[in-house]
Amino acid sequence: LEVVLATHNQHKVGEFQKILGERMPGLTVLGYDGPEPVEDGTSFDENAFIKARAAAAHTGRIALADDSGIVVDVMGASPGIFSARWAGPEAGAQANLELLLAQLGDIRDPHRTSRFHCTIALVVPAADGTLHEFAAEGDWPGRIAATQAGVHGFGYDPIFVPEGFEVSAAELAPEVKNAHSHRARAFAALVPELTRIAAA
Ligand code: ITT
Repeated sequence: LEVVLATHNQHKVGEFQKILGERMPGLTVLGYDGPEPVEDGTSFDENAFIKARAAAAHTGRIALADDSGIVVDVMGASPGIFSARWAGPEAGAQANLELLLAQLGDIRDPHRTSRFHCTIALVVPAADGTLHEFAAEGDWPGRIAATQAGVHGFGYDPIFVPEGFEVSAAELAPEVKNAHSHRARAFAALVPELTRIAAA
């Protein structure tokens, strides 16, 4: 089965390749460099489908898109769908995580609980022009550290300490992150559907 992965984030591509390779060796993931739609949805789910539908329409192929982010409990649903641009559209990952640390200030445990969320949207175009759509979700609970640590991963990994660990996600070996992460959990929820499509 061949699917287009509708992301321009190379870190996501790398993690997907590792996660998929282990869990669904029969799946080939194709890159996508087509037009990027405006992500103006109000939820992870809406934004994931905006990206997957655009890639399916552009390529005519089965498309997957990942919309993900970090949610801090004392901040309600934030940064949430705004995670990639929390400190501004061009600010970048380091500025984003520094702003989040500053916003939490000296709030202490147990009030620094957080989670990563990932929604993967799957869009399958049919010959008659209709679309088959499916969404899979995964969460990775943890807390926000007081300072950043680690060099692996991307985004907020240096300040996220996953439940069950005493180190940040950026201090975990990539295979450990990819065995536990929100992205791995969402993908696990997607495998039965992809398997069904591959067999059809
Ligand atoms: P695409 O839309 O092209 O896929 P993007 O990076 O803009 O790329 P999102 O809108 O889904 O994608 O934003 C995801 C952001 O959430 C990402 O840039 C990080 O800041 C954060 N994030 C998501 N997964 C993460 C992970 O595994 N580790 C650290 N940060 C993560």
